[in-house]
Amino acid sequence: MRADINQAARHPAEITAQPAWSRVEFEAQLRERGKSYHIHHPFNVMLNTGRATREQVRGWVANRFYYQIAIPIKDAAILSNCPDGAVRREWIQRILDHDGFEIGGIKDAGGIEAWLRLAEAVGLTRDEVQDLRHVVPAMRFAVDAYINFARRAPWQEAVCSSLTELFAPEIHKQRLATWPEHYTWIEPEGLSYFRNRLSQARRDVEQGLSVTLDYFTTRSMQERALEVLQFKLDILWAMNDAMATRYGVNA
Ligand code: AHQ
Repeated sequence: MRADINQAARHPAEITAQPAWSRVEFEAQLRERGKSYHIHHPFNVMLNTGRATREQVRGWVANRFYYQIAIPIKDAAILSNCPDGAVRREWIQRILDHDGFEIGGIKDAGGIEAWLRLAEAVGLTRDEVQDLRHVVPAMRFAVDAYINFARRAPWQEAVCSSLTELFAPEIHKQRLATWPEHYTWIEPEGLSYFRNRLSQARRDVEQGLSVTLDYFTTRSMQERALEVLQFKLDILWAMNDAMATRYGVNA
């Protein structure tokens, strides 16, 4: 048993005595956890099968904004814990992806700005999203747990927790494929956030998986990696629970 995710569980001898999984098997074990990804949560299924009301879509966009603005804070926490300049040089791209940048004449407004455009596209004002008035307490607690984990955990464990993005391209593709036909009232350009994440998530996962496969090299450490990934999967699931409780899930 462990009191909290920052205390690694002690694994029974029959586990610790086992040889480590190969990289291929370890990756397969990580990917197998996709069965508890939030794409399967009833609230998300309702959203992506066109059964959400305008209030439920707006509630989702306004609440998920709190997760989006947490991502660069979480990634900065990882950077602050990581002594490896080569890793930081790659990882810092995630902050630029979200906060935007203007470097050498190249400008990108960033993902948080794109999320605010999604908010306007679903009929919310920027103010009511940015002042977080719609964010329900359990959403805050789940997202804050992610940031605080990244601040306190070894940076490699925080990297591993980002691997829920192994499953993210599918959920972004699902939204891009279904929202335009189900929610004709949403301005299509508002969906550009999901389009951008398709390539960004794939690039993120390449680095995240490489760090994870390199660092977790004993069977006990690999079991820890699965615990950390499950912790983050549970955060995404709890976020949907919070929204389902507040906005309901239409059958
Ligand atoms: O928009 C998302 C995003 O920028 C990230 C970063 C990454 C991380 O560092 O944990 N995870 C993530 C995710 C984003 N969108 C979620 C969605 O359902 O739209 C999926 C989520 C993830 O799979 O962790």
